[in-house]
Amino acid sequence: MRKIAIYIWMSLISVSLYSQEVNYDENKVPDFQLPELLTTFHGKSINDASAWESVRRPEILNVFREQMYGTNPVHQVEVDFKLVKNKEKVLDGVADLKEIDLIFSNDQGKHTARLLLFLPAHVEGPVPVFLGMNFYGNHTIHPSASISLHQSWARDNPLFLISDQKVDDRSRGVRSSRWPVEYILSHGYGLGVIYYGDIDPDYDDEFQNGLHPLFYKKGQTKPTEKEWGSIGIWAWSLSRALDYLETDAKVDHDKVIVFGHSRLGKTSLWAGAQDQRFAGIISNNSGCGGAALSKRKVGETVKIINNAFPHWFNDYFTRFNNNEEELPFDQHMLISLMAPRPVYIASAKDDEWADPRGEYLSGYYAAPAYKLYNMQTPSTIKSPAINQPRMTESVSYHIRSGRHDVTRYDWAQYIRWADKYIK
Ligand code: GTR
Repeated sequence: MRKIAIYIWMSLISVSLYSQEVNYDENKVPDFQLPELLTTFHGKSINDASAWESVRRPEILNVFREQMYGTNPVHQVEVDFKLVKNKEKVLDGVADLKEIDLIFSNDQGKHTARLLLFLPAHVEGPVPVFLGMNFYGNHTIHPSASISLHQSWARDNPLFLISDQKVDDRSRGVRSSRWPVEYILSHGYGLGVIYYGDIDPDYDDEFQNGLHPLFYKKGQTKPTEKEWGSIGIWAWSLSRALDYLETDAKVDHDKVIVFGHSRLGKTSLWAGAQDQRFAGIISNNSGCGGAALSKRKVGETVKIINNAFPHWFNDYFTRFNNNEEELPFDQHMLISLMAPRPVYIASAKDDEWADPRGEYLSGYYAAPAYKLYNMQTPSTIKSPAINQPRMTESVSYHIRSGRHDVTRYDWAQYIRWADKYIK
């Protein structure tokens, strides 16, 4: 009880600390200018998809790499896949379950992360798959005892009975409300998940644990100013999971949709931007550093996020603390990197910290890239009403009632959208 009280108290303190400098008032949004999507950094206009793909898209991707999420180091690692569990007809017969170890190795050492894959038992396949990361462990997405527990660091959470940074059986299924596994499978989709702490524990230790050290050159002890932080390496590992999915005959690997919530929504966007093999991209409540426009400075800002989570982005990104005007990019450009693939951005009404309006606008302002492919784009700058999803073949969006979370309502829209534009 005491632990829970302290936990709630600490969360309140952090909210009030941030709230001192936080704007939620639309009238106080500064005048800002978004960089033109279809004009290069050297002032050249981009008029067709081929110039977009050969000139503008690469330079946008590069600026996000160098100035925000970080560059992926050149030092190579080998990735091997090992099927460690393969069970048919689990979850009362509706699912086939696989666990696949992704084994990363090179002369610096070895590191393992586990992919959990559920496939619908009633479908012959190959099936489209949603792929995403989770916050506490694969075993938290469903109470099934067939899912292995991880040995990695986990954030203490008395509500989930996680203490001493270790998980045990008691946290099985504690996050099942965010992962309606049977519901997803019943619609003919598979679901793949990785625990993000298996890749890089989510706290600032200057990248001594997790996967980063494998990428260090001789004598290097942490990433350079421009190299990746945690979001960078989480996103990279989603691509490695996709490498595995490409080898699995039961998976329709041209139809893998990358999904993520909050910090892991920032991650799914960054994974989708870099890896065009992802057929669709979902950002659930990703907020600052995800779908929300930084220059609006509503809710969480660049300075707040860099101070609270110095390990998420590269060090270069701190130059824009309290200095969003100088950003040569904004998040509409991240969304534009998804084109011509469908992207779904979702907000929640009470999640003002993530700036729902800014999340809508980044999708809206990404439209010129999709228009180069003659695609239908959102027709109005007005955000849709609460619980009235607006879907198009390019950018789709909803704002749900309720708080920062992933709900059955969100999944119902993602499945409707995927049925329409991906399946
Ligand atoms: C918050 C953070 C957000 C969001 C969220 C989450 O503390 O300020 O950017 O990522 O965490 O991941 O739940």
